[in-house]
Amino acid sequence: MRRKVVLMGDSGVGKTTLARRMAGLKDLSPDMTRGVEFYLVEDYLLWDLSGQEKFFKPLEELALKGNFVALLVVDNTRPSTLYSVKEKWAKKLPEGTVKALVMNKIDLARAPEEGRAVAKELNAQYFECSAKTGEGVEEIVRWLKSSMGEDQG
Ligand SMILES: Nc1nc2c(ncn2[C@@H]2O[C@H](COP(=O)(O)OP(=O)(O)OP(=O)(O)O)[C@@H](O)[C@H]2O)c(=O)[nH]1
Ligand SMILES: [Mg+2]
Repeated sequence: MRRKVVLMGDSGVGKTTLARRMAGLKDLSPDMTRGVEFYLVEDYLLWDLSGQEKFFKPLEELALKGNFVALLVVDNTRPSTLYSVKEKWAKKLPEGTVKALVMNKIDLARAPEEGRAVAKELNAQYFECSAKTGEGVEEIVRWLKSSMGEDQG
C-alpha cells in the first residue's frame, strides 16, 4: 500500500519544486498550484497542496484524512512563512501527526535559528534544504522512510 505525505505551507515557499525534486523529475519549474498535485516518491504519494486559502480550503478535509506524514515548508527568506507554519498550518494537523519543518531555499540565505526553535515547539523534525539545487533533499526522503512506521498505523 502506498503511503501518504502532505506538503503544506504558504504560496511560493517551494512545495511543488520540492515535490518534483523528491520525485526525481528533471523539470522543476512549477506553476502556482491550483488545488492539489500528486507526486510519487518511492512508495509514497505526495499531496502537494496549494498554499492559497481559496484553493486549499475546499480540499482541506479530504487532504487531511487518514494517516499521513506532514511536511511543513518554509521559505527561508520570508520570516512570515515560518510564522504561518506555526500559527496556521501546524494547527490544522490532527493531534499526533508525524511532521517535519522544512526550511527551503537555503541557496538564497543562511537559515535563521528560529526555524529550529519552532520545529522543537511543534515537536517536528527539522530540515534545511534547497529544492532548487537539491541540497538536503535526500535527508528528507530518508527521514520519510524511517518515520512511516511511527504513525498510528
Ligand atoms: N532559489 C530558490 N528558489 C526556489 C526554491 N524552491 C522553489 N523556488 C522558487 O520559488 C517559486 C515558488 O515555488 P513553488 O514550488 O511553485 O511554490 P509552492 O509552495 O508550490 O507555491 P503554491 O503552489 O502557490 O502554494 C518558484 O519560482 C521556484 O522556482 C529553492 O530552493 N531555491
Ligand atoms: Mg505549488
